[in-house]
Amino acid sequence: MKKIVTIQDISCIGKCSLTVALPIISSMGIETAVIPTAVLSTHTAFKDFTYRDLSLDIPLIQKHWKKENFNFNAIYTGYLGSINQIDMIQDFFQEFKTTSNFIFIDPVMGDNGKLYTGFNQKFATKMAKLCKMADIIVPNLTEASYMLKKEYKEEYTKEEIKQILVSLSNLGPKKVILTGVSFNKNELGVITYDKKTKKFFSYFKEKIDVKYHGTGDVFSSTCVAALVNNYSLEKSIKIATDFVWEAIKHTYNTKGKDAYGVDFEKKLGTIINYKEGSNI
Ligand code: PXL
Repeated sequence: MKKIVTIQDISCIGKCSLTVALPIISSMGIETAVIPTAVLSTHTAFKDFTYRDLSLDIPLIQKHWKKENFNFNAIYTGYLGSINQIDMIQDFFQEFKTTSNFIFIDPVMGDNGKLYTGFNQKFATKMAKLCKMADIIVPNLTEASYMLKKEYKEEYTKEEIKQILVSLSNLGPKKVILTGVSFNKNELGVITYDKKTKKFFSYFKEKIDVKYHGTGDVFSSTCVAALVNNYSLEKSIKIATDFVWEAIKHTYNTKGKDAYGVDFEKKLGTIINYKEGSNI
């Protein structure tokens, strides 16, 4: 059975990080191993959230897993809580990267031009260094701006976006997936760049005028699972974008703008079809 290890926090309530990665990856027929980086009472958009750092467990789990000879089809990292944790993950990558698996980094740090509570430029610069070890990275435009130390803007030309993708690939990863790209007010989507073939690919959907937390995590979890199930990068982007879009639309129709995450659970039935074997 295929197995992904995902390394990110548990926000006990918030519909992000591990509470979305687990059900999504599992529903696509893949075993989900986890390394929780921290336990928070909620995600950081709530006030007064608790935070328990689990950094010290990471090298212990790693050592035990090495002894047991576990291996993974993909290593997927999301929200990491500190620079120290990034160092630990670098070490984990060195031990568990093989010639047949891939490293997938979602450099979770911010959105809408701002870093989430607790992050700063120093963390972003360190995250950019971690991306050197990745096969695939999945930043949004805010995270890309901080990692490249480029000013975040509300609007970009196609040429500017292409330049950002190329600059991100120069950080080291073979493929870059840039999320939250928009060239007009009616569409929002994703553009990818493959360093080897120098090809760009874009996929856009009708923009729904609302922002929810955790949509990036829903996207990354679906995308990494589709890739592990041998779908192409282009098909995986479509599967993940369509799923996030369906989840946002459903949430907006039932709850309006006031939700702390997306009700992706109601749409899980659509990605269950993308198990290994029925690939296009
Ligand atoms: O969805 C990204 C995310 C993950 N984990 C925590 C967060 C956020 C976004 O705010 O706060 C703890």
